[in-house]
Amino acid sequence: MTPTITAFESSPDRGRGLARDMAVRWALEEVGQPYDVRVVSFEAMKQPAHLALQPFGQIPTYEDGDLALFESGAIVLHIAERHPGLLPAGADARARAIGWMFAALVTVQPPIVEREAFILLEKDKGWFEERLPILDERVRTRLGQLSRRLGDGDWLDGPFSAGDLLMVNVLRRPASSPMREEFPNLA
Ligand code: GTB
Repeated sequence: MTPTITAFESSPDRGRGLARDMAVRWALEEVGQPYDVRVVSFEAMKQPAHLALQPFGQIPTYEDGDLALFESGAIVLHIAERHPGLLPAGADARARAIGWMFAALVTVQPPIVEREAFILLEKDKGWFEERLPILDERVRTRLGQLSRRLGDGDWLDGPFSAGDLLMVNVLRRPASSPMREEFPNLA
């Protein structure tokens, strides 16, 4: 059966692939699994039909037969577990790769998203100029730690894995770009 994922009908990034369906698309492309894309409007995302798939009214979702999934990380993990190419064969290396998936989503991504939301929503506030360097520094700290761990390696822990896929997706967010350029191995 061909899985179906959801994506923005009209993406605010005008097709730059910055929304979280990109990680799911990449995982499916990487393993050679054909898929369909159902685009949804912002209005439709908040309607019962979509909320039954994604309780927070967001994209992406993933449907395959009786299985419906939300959360891009969970979807990528599901794809990685069902197809070769995104997780190592050995149990320990596989566990470490999954650890990197979590690191991307819950350790590296939050300060980047916080900076992004701050710039988007609070640019005209009196505290903007004072607070921005604090948020810059939080992103810089995380990227510095990540850069030191990556070192001269191409990928985070041996061969390319779903951990790298999610980390690259997080690093592609424009809110990390000024700091990312300070770390050539990440850039
Ligand atoms: N934790 C969830 C996951 O990983 O699946 C988060 C999903 C999520 O944030 N979805 C966003 C969404 O549906 C799209 S990706 N938002 C609509 C809403 O909440 O009403 C975030 C995103 C949106 C737009 C851009 N952009 O235009 O550059 C980038 C990223």
